[in-house]
Amino acid sequence: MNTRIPQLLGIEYPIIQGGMAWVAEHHLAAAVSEAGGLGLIGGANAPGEVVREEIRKAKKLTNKPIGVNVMLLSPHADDVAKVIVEEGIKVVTTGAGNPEKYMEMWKAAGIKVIPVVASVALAKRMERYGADAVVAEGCESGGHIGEQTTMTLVPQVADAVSIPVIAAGGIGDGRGIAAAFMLGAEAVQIGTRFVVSKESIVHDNYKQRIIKAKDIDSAVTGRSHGHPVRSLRNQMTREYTKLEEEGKSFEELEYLTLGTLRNAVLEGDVINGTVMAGQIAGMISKEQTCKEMIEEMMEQAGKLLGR
Ligand code: TUI
Repeated sequence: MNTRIPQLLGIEYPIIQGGMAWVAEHHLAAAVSEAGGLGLIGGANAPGEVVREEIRKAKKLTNKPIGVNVMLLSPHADDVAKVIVEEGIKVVTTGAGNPEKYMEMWKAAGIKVIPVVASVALAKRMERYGADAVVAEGCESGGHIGEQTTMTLVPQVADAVSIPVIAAGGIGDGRGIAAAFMLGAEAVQIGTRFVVSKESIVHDNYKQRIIKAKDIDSAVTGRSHGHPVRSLRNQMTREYTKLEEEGKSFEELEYLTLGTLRNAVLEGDVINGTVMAGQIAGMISKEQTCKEMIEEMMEQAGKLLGR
């Protein structure tokens, strides 16, 4: 499992953590990095200065590399992009858009740039613009998603680009990692399983919803206005779907979800809050440390791949 990714990122195992909004803060990022993966601070909708503080706090907890995810729909994306350079971060992933306008600045600062893509077209474009790798994220993922499944997206992206491909969406154990490698990936990005890690600051109600989830318990809202988001079914997704069917505007629907992810993550409101999680939630059954998760997954994947 000695691919190009661990060397590129200066990490031990080919596992990177998803840049999950509100969830991917300094405790989780530091724990994943300490365990030999790449931990990330999720910029989400946070102002640049908040991200700067998170980076500094993570660096106090680990000397290993940590990355930052820039959520490109954020009104603060320009500021976060600069903070990353100023704080000497060496790996950036991006989500929910096209990071072209930042590539020159990041490359000049020696940062490894890894855009998350949901299509072959964007993967090829990112390679042309100097991306060091891409995360090919299938719609099994939690949060903002594309249309392709991981099974179909990863091999098509791997065929289309020469840079390493990191698979994401639906991966939560060593079988998923081995399968991703069979599809041509050289690493995986994992989100939902790390949400229930011991180091994750997510409210216990949120963790318990993931631990108790069944295979069919997630739903996708927001398709009608072009921003599909996967989360666990609850009062919130039912209300959202009803309003979507009534043809409510993007603005009215956004008003409904404003702050609801925060309420679920920090306050434990899993009824009216947004409980973003991937389809693999149904397989995730216990809280463990990030180290236990990573070692268990690597051992299982290694056996399956005969390495
Ligand atoms: O970004 C994510 N996942 C996220 S972001 C997020 S915060 C949010 N909340 C509500 C609404 C919108 C965002 C929660 N989860 N994953 C990476 C990802 N990127 N998935 C899909 C994409 C993507 C989709 C279309 C990337 C690029 C793209 O097209 C860009 C273009 O210009 O072609």
